[in-house]
Amino acid sequence: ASDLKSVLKEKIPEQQERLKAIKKTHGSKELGKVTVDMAIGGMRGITGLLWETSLLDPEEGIRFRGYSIPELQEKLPAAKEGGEPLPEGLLWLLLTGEIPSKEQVDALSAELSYRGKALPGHVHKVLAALPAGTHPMTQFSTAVLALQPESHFAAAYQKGISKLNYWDPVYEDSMNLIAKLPGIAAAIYRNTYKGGKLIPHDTSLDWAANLSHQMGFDGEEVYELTRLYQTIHTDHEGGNVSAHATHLVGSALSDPYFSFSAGLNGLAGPLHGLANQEVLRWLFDVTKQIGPTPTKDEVEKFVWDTLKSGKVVPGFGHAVLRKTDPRYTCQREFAQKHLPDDPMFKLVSLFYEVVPGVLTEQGKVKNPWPNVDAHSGVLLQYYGIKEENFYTVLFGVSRAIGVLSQGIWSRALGLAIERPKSVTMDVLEKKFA
Ligand code: AMX
Repeated sequence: ASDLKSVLKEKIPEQQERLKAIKKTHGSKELGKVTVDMAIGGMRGITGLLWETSLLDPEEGIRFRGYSIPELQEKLPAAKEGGEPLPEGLLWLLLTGEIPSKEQVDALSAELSYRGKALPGHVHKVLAALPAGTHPMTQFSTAVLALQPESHFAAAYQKGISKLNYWDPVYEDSMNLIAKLPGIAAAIYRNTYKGGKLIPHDTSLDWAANLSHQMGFDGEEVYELTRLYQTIHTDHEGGNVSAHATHLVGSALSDPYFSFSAGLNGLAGPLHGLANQEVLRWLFDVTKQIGPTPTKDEVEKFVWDTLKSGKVVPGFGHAVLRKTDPRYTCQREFAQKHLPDDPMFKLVSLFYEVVPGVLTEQGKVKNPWPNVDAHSGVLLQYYGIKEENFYTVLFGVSRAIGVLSQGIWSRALGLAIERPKSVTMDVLEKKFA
C-alpha cells in the first residue's frame, strides 16, 4: 500500500501495543514533581501530556518525528530541486513517522486538492454575515466551526461506532479540514482586504502554493515562502496553547472541527500566535517614531521604553525554548537568500542584535532570544502580504497539520479525556500551614 491512509493504518496496531507495554512496565513510575509554583504558574515545567508528532528541546528547538528543521529542508520532497519542503510531506511524516517519496507527496497533494476543491456555500454566507471589521481570526474560527456539520466522526458516533475505529472518521475529518483551510483563509483575506473577489482553486498547484494563489499572490518565490512558512508553523509539541486546546477539546471526543476551532481561539491570543501581528505593529511604531533607519542606541531606548510601559516585547521569549528559535533562524536564512537588502529585514536584524541584551539586563525573562513570530511578518510584507492582522490566520492554517495529525493518533491510541485536578488557595494554605 502506498496511500497515506493505508500506510498509517498499518502502523496503528504496533503503536497501540507499544503504548500498552509502556503502561504495563512503567505506568506507576514518576515523571517529576509538582510544586505550588507550577500550579500557579501556568503548569510550566509539568510533564503531563503524551504527544507523538513533535518534541521540543529547550536548547536545540523543535524536532518533528525526530527531524530538525534543517534536516527536513534537506530530506523532505520539494516542489523544485533544492527548494523548500512541501508541507504535505511533513503531514505524511507526522502521521507515519516516515519521510515520504516525491511520488507519495504528489499523490497527497492531489488528494488534498480534490478534498479541498469546493467550500460549502453556507460557509461563505456565515462569513458574509459577520460585521465588517471582524478580526480575521474570529472569521477563521467561525468558518471552521461552520464546517462541523460535515463531520464524519460526529455522524459515526451517533450511529454507535466502536472505539477501536474512532481514528478512521477522525482521519477523514482532519484531511477534509486541512484540505479546505487554504480556501477558507484565502476567502477571508479576499473578503477583508480585496473587496470580496475570490480567486478559484488551481488543481495544478500544491497545497501551500494554492493558498498563496487564492490569496492573490503568484510567483515561484512567494510559493516557496508559503511552503516554508506552512511547514515550520505546524507543530511545537503538545503543551502550547493552540496544541493543548485542540488536544483537550478533542479528548472529550468533540470532532476535529470543534477541537481545531478551539485551538484557533487560543492561537488568537497576543502571547501566542497573535504575536506575529504584534511584532509588525511594533516595528511600524519604531519607524513612525524614529524613522526608517534607527540607530542601535535608538532601538535600545525603544526596547527599554516598551518594557517600562509594562508591555511585552513581542516575538521574544519562550515558555520552553532557551535559545534562538530554529524557526526564526530558517526564516532569517530565507531573508538572507531572497531579500538581503530589504529595509524591514535590516530592522529585524537590528532588533536581533539589541533585544536579547536588553532583556538579559532587565533580568526577568528566562529566554531573551527571538521566537518564530519575530521574523515571519517581515517576509510576508516583502511579498506584498501587508495586512498584519491576517498573519495569525496563516499560522493557524499550518498549525492544523500538526495538531490534527496528533488528534488522529490520540484517537488511535485511545488517549483518555483530560481532567487534571485543581485546588483553591484555601487548600494550599491549609495543606502547608
Ligand atoms: N517582553 C517582556 N517581558 C517578558 C517577555 C518579553 N518578550 N518574555 C517574558 N517576559 C516576562 C514575563 O511576562 C514574566 O513577567 P512577570 O514575572 O512580571 O509575569 C517574566 O518575564 C518571566 O517570564 P518567562 O518565564 O520568561 O516567560 P513565560 O514562560 O511566562 O512566557 C511568553 C512566555 C512567550 C508568553 C513570553 O516570553 C512573552 O510574553 N513573549 C512575548 C510574546 C510572544 O512573542 N509570544 C509568542 C511566543 C511564541 C508563540 O507562541 N507563537
